[in-house]
Amino acid sequence: MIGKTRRCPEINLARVLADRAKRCGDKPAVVFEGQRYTYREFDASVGRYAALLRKMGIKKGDRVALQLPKGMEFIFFHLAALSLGAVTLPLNTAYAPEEIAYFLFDSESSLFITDRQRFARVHKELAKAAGTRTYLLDDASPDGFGPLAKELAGVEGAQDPRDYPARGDDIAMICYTSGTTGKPKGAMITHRNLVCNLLALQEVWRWTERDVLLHVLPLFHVHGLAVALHGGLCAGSTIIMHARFDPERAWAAIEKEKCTMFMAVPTIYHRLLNAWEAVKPDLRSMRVFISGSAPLPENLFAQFEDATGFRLLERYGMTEAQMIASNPFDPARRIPISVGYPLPGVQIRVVSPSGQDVPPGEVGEVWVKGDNVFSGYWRNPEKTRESFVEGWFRTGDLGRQDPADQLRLYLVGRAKELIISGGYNVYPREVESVLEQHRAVREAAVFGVPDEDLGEKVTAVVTLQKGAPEVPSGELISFCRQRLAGYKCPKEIFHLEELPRNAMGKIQKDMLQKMFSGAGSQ
Ligand code: MLC
Ligand code: AMP
Repeated sequence: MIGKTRRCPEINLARVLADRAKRCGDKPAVVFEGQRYTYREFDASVGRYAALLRKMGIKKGDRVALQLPKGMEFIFFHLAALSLGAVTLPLNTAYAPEEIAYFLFDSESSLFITDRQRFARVHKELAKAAGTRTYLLDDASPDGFGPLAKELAGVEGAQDPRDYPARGDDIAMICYTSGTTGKPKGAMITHRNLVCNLLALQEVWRWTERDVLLHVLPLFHVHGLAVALHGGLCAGSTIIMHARFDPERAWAAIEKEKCTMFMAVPTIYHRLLNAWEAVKPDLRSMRVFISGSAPLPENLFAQFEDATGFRLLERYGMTEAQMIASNPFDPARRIPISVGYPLPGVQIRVVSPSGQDVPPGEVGEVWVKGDNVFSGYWRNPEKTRESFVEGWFRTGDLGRQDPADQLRLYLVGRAKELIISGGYNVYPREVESVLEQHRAVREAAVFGVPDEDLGEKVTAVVTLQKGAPEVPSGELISFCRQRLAGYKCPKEIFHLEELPRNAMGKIQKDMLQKMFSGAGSQ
C-alpha cells in the first residue's frame, strides 16, 4: 500500500468556485470562442441561471440532466444546479436517443436541458422517462418556458438564490459508465470527491491564478469537466476554451494567448504532433502539457519531447475515483509509461485475484481508497458491493509498482474488458448486444485493435444465422449507429463462419485481435 489519507474541507464545489470568483473579480475567467467573462461576470451568470432553475422548481437532490453542445450555457447550468444542491448528469452529445432515454429514466431526472436540434432526435424516446420535464435553450419548451434569453431576462434583478445546501458526502454529479455486464451504471460523485481532488491537483501540478489553460476537451466527462474546467476555476486561472479540438488552431492559441497549461488525451497529442511542423508555435509561455484518460505510448512521449522540448506529464484517473496518480511536476522525474505516484490523500494497493497485496514489482489489480473515491452506483447496491472490498475500490486496471522507485505505479493492462478509443470508453458487451439484435447476426465479438491515432479501434467479427443472406458490413455499422453513440460503433466489421473458442467455450478475443490487427475492410 502506498499513499496517505488527509482531511478534506466539507464544502460545496460551486461554493468553492464562487468564493474564488469573489477574490478574482475583474480577471478573465473563461474566454469561449470570443465571449470573454471576467470572474465577476461569470459568477453573476451562475447566479442568474440559479434563479432560473429555482423558478423551474429545482431543489436539493433533484437530478438535472444536461445534453448541450460545449459552451457557456452548459457551464452555467451545471454550476447553478450544484449551487442549489441539485445533482447534474453531464451527457455525451454523441449518445443515441435510446441511451439518453435510459439515463433520464434510470436517474429519475427532474429536468432535461437540451436544445431544439437534439430534442428533435430524442423526443420520441422521451416517453420512456415520463417524469422528466424538458427545457430547450433555443425554443419554446413543452411545459411553457421560453428560450433562454427571454427566461434569463425574466429573472434579472431577482434575489440570488444560491444557498449551497449540498456539501461533503452529498452527491454533486451522476456520471454514467457502461460495464462488462448489464445496463450502464450511474457513478455518484460527491462534493467531497471533487473538492479534495482539485486541491490535490493544484498542489502537484503547481496550478495557480497565474496559469492560462487551453481547454479543448468535451465538458461531459471527468477529464474536461472535473479536472480542466473546475480545476482552472478553482485555481483562479484563465481558461481559453475552444468548442472543439483542432490541432493547428490549438497550437496557434497557445502562442497567441500565452497559455501555460494544456491537458488532453493521447489521440489529441498524436494529432498535435502531426501538425507541429506546419505551425511550430512559440511555446515559451508553456509550463506543462498533461496527458490522461488512456495509455500514453512511449514513442509518442519521446516524439513529443523531440519536437517541442516538453516532457508530457502523464496522470491516471477514472470517473469513479477522479484523479488517482500523477507523475511528479519535476520534468526529469516524469517517466514514460508510468503514471507516477498517488495524489495527496489517495491510497493505492496492487492486489492478487485472491485479494492479497502482491509483492512490489508483480502485476495485480489496482485498488484505490481516499476522499477521491465515489460513493457507489446510483440505485445499484449490487454493483456497488461488487466494486468495493472493505472500502477499497477495485479499478479493474492492472498495475505494478516499482520497488526501486518508491512504489511508482505502472499500468500494464486491464482486468475489465474495455476498449479506450481516443479517450472514450467502449465496453464490448454493449456493442455486441446491439449487433446481435440484427436479424441476420447469430453472434458478435467486439474487441480493440491497436491504432496509431485512436490508441485502440473498435472492431467486430460476426457470424450469421443459418441461411441468412450475406449482410454488408456497412449495413451493420449503420444499424449500430442508430442505437449507439458514433464513437462506440465498430470502424470495421468482419465475417467468420464460427468464432474461435477455448476449451471452456469462451470466445478467444486475443486470437481475433491478432487475426484482424492491421487488416483492411471486408
Ligand atoms: C470521434 N469519433 C471517434 C472518436 N471521437 N471515433 C472513435 N473514437 C473516438 N474517440 C468519430 C465520430 O463518431 C465521428 O464519426 C468522427 O469521429 C468525427 O467526430 P468528431 O467529434 O469531429 O471527432 P474529433 O473531433 O476528431 O474527435 C476526436 C477527439 C475526441 C480525440 C478530439 O474523441 C475527444 O475529444 N476525445 C476525448 C475524450 C475524453 O475527454 N475522454 C475523457 C474521459 S474521462 P462519424 O463517422 O459519425 O463522422 C476519463 C477519466 C480520466 O477517462 O482519466 O480522464
Ligand atoms: P473512464 O471510465 O472513462 O473514467 O475511464 C477510466 C479508465 O481510463 C481507467 O480505468 C483506465 O483504464 C484508463 N486510464 C485513465 N488514465 C490512464 C492512463 N494514464 N494510462 C492508462 N489508462 C488510463
